[in-house]
Amino acid sequence: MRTKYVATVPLDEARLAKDLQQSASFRYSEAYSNYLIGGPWKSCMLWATGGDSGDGVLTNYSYDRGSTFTEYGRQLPYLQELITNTVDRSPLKFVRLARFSDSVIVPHRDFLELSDLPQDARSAHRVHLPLATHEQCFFSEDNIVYRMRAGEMWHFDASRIHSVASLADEPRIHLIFDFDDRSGTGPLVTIEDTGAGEGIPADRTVHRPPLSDTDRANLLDLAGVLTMDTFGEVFSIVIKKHFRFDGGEDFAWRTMTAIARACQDPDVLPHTLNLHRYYTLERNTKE
Ligand code: YCP
Ligand code: CO
Repeated sequence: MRTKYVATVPLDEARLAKDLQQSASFRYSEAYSNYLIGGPWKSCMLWATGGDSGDGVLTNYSYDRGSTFTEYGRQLPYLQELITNTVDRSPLKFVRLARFSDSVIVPHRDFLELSDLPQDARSAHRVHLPLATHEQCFFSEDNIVYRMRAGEMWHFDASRIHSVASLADEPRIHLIFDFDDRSGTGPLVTIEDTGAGEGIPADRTVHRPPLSDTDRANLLDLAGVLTMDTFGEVFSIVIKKHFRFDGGEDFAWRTMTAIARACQDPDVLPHTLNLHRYYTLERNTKE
């Protein structure tokens, strides 16, 4: 399902604050933090197969059991209510409370590592519900940069290349719902769909000026400082540029590969090509 704004849930800020305060004491998983450059990606399972809060790695759950609230989900009455009232729980596999700040997420696709699981059991559809966010928090899908506002439910096409940036030291907290692909079910989001048409609405997209030739040349000059030691810093500069300026399709990976090709450290280019493969093409969990 393509990325689409679906509807807005009026958030009860007082009850939300209470749950978020309660969730501050939970043990968060830092699984998938390798997708980030900056702070970690912290997630906590509120609803999962067998009610098992587990370690946050989607391939480590037993997919033959039904899903229910976890010990963490049960401690958050308002979020429980939001989950119960907004989505169809029968195909719902996982709900994570996910937070990060001051970080960028490398452009990637999700679910690639789930291909060994039976098709009707694995997560196939995702819905995002931002609970706390800010103006400097951006998503991108292909070459579209956009914002999700707090309280908005979005169908999120995690099979397309997406990237995220939270360019401020404020928390960005989302509920992330994963559904299986059982056919014949109704809509995943059960509240009325008020999204006008398909896709990302124009008033949520961020208009970026085109990247200038000077900026492009300056980025390529990073080849002079790019080594395996500075890989993360350089890639994060490239990704941040993508959120501020329009450098064209596949800008981040294309630019990082060009800088890697021009740099002096012979290990950087093969490393870049391997990461590109891992994040966007195929992922073998046994690696
Ligand atoms: C996301 N995908 O796109 C998640 C974050 C890595 C996997 C962590 O929000
Ligand atoms: Co993702």
